[in-house]
Amino acid sequence: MFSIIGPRSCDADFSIFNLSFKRRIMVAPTKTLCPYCGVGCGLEVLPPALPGKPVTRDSLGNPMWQVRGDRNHPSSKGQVCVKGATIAESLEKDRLKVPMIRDSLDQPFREVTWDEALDRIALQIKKVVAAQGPDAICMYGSGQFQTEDYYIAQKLIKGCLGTNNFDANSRLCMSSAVAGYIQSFGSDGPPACYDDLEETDCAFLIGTNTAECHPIVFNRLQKHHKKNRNVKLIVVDPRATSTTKNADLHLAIKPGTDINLLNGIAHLLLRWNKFDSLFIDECTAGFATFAKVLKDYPPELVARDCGIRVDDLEKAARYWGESKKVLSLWSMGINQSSEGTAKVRTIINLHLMTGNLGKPGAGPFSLTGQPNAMGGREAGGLSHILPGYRVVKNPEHRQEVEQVWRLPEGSISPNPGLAAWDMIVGLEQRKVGVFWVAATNPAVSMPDIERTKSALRKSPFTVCQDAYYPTETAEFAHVLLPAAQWGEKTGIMTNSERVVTYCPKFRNLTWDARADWEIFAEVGRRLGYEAAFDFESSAEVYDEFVRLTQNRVCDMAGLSHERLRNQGPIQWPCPEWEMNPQQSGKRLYTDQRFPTADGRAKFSAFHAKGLAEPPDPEFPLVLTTGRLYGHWHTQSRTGRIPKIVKMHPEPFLEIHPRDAQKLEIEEGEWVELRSRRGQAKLPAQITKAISPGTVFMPMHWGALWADDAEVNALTHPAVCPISLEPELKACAVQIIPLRKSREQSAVQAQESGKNNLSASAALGSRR
Ligand SMILES: Nc1nc2c(c(=O)[nH]1)N[C@H]1C(S)=C(S)[C@@H](COP(=O)(O)OP(=O)(O)OC[C@H]3O[C@@H](n4cnc5c(=O)[nH]c(N)nc54)[C@H](O)[C@@H]3O)O[C@H]1N2
Ligand SMILES: Nc1nc2c(c(=O)[nH]1)N[C@H]1C(S)=C(S)[C@@H](COP(=O)(O)OP(=O)(O)OC[C@H]3O[C@@H](n4cnc5c(=O)[nH]c(N)nc54)[C@H](O)[C@@H]3O)O[C@H]1N2
Ligand code: SF4
Ligand SMILES: [Mo]
Repeated sequence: MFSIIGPRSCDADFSIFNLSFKRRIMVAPTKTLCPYCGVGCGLEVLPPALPGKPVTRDSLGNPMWQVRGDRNHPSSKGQVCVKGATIAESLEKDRLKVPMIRDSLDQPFREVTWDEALDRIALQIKKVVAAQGPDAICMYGSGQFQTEDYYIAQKLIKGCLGTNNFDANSRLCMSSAVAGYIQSFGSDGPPACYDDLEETDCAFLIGTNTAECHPIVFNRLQKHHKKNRNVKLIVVDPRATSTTKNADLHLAIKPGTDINLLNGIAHLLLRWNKFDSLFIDECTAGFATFAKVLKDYPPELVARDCGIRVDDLEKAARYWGESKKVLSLWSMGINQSSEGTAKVRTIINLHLMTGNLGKPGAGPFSLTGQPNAMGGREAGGLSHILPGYRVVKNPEHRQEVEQVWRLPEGSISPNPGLAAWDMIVGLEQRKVGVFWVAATNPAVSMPDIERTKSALRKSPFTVCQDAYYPTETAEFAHVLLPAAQWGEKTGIMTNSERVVTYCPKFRNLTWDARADWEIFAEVGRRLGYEAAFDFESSAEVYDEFVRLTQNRVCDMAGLSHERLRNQGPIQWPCPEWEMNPQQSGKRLYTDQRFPTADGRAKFSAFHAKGLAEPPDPEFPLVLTTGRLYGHWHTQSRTGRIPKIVKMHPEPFLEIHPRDAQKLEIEEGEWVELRSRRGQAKLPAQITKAISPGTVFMPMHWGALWADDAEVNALTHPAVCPISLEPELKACAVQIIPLRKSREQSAVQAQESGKNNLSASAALGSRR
């Protein structure tokens, strides 16, 4: 297991500092939230302790801030993982410090003032709207926005400009979970909370490497599992990971066979009479149709399709049937699929069938990936939704938002805007006149990266608003805007369990970087919408936003910056009158009524369709992709932290010994991986952790960080027809051994001047 840094070891890090705490400290630690994953751990940030000098306001601005877990944060109780613990090391490195412009991608950037950059963007928007209409404007944002950033972007794009072309990287992430919740329950919103990790008697983890990607959630679950021998832990993943290590049952299914498995479990529960008929009768609809589908999933067939043993399948069903409180956790192994929504709904079916919902220790719990992807959902940050868990297609919802925004009726378009991949297609077809990217790095993270890059090359005007430079996407930008990041702006973030945390600015910069919401608001004012963006602070923005959540499932009308600053993190729902939300709001649907027309939750009936691109004789292996414990996505921060680079120095391909033997590949040997769209070269890691027929590659190495190891050079853009989330977890590949030892290649890499820690130089030479 990884070393999780708990309160004790954090204290050790700060022991010298704490010794003289009383005498010398003049600045109290700032409480905030970790800006990496959706676990949302509370952090305390301290100004640097300079040797022999007291800590004063003067030391604010020193790069080496100290970070430790906040013991009072309800979600993490003082724990942090390596990413949170090292975050301060990345704050000053390779920052984008001035706005830059160029007319075409073959020109060098020139530094400009903020005024010039913002005027240029406003002018371009006006021109494009006049010539092509508002639907030629696209903004592509991120779950790493604060809620205020998200909210102002919606007001500008969907309200003032009248196009719903705002989408976020969450489309690649949890949009299948959103769609599944909406269709099954009538609303988005994960019904469970982290306390359920310590209350459950059966944790069902499917398509999630929780130990590496949501470490503190896993830590809480693992402690409970270790302490209580009757508690079961089931993990469904084609790979053995740190998450599967102590599981009571690891089902290493073939990629893409989750629906077979879930329907197979339901088939057995039905056969064994292990379902909650009272719950089904009183609280749900659609069971009969679901039961009919289940006939086609007898255990022998399911076990064969999934590539597992019948007795293991039966064991999983038995655990489900015999447990009183089943908690499912899932993330990208489920969501990133061409049948992602169907998978989510099929998980929810099991909960509805067994009444495992709205009570302690039970529920279908989607783990959000990014620190504020949940806030994005609340603020309407996808192209088909509006603030307050509303949907674009609903005329009443549009009207309610227009009223708060003081816009004439009909200002918000009734048509959902372009989803992430459709924006790329729009660029390809030259239908997009302004592509504005903020807090995401699509030149690495989108599927089919060569196609994505050639679409980006066709863009007449791309704005890239990021905290760091270079990034892979900056190479395709006409305008670069330096964004203030975590600790440099004040705003709000919501974690996976609906806990809302105030994240204040705690450090001053020596350059002029701006909060994302301020940039959007300033462009809005330059477009003539002065009144709409007349905000003096992010607290005012938040006040307007929470009004739009009133009486909705995600009611946060009782929250404000002031209350969150004074009282600490608060879980929603938190209506205006709610004095003690921590007591009342832990779980949703405790009354077993759902926000659907008839108050009932809906069963769905989906047959398994399998992978969008199944293996075939030419491309016989399935490539799956994912994350490593230390790195964060495209490495903009973690690639600049030596400790983490040391932990995961290079990309690799996991391959089963049987496949390696067939291809005559040796450990560490470099291989070329090919799909129908592109190729990558990387060393093989031979391991039984991966099932035969499947290979795994981490997603973290974009063009800046390694030569030819881009995972998305291989992936395809087929999406789930309901959530429009791409199937980033599976594509068909072939492997060609390169007959080149790892050592030889390392020498070569050095000669080509590539160095993990000097990405700047790499991009510089490319321009
Ligand atoms: N260390 C670290 N933590 C992170 C992040 C990070 O970059 N680094 N990113 C954050 C974000 S935004 C996200 S979305 C989350 C993602 O968190 P996770 O979803 O846990 O991470 P992944 O590694 O993408 O994928 C999870 C697992 O899905 C499995 N899988 C692949 N195909 C299938 C399948 O067909 N069925 C099933 N059942 N499983 C399959 C993979 O083998 C993998 O182990 O992590 C968050 N936390
Ligand atoms: N093959 C494959 N592809 C995948 C995935 C996968 O599992 N497999 N996972 C998908 C998922 S789930 C996700 S979430 C995406 C993630 O992919 P991306 O969103 O592209 O990855 P990040 O590296 O997190 O990019 C965030 C950028 O925002 C910048 N940034 C940080 N804070 C701020 C801020 O406050 N303001 C601004 N303006 N910029 C800021 C950072 O410097 C960084 O460049 O990748 C997706 N792509
Ligand atoms: S578990 Fe997630 S939120 Fe917590 S410290 Fe690690 S990266 Fe940050
Ligand atoms: Mo994500």
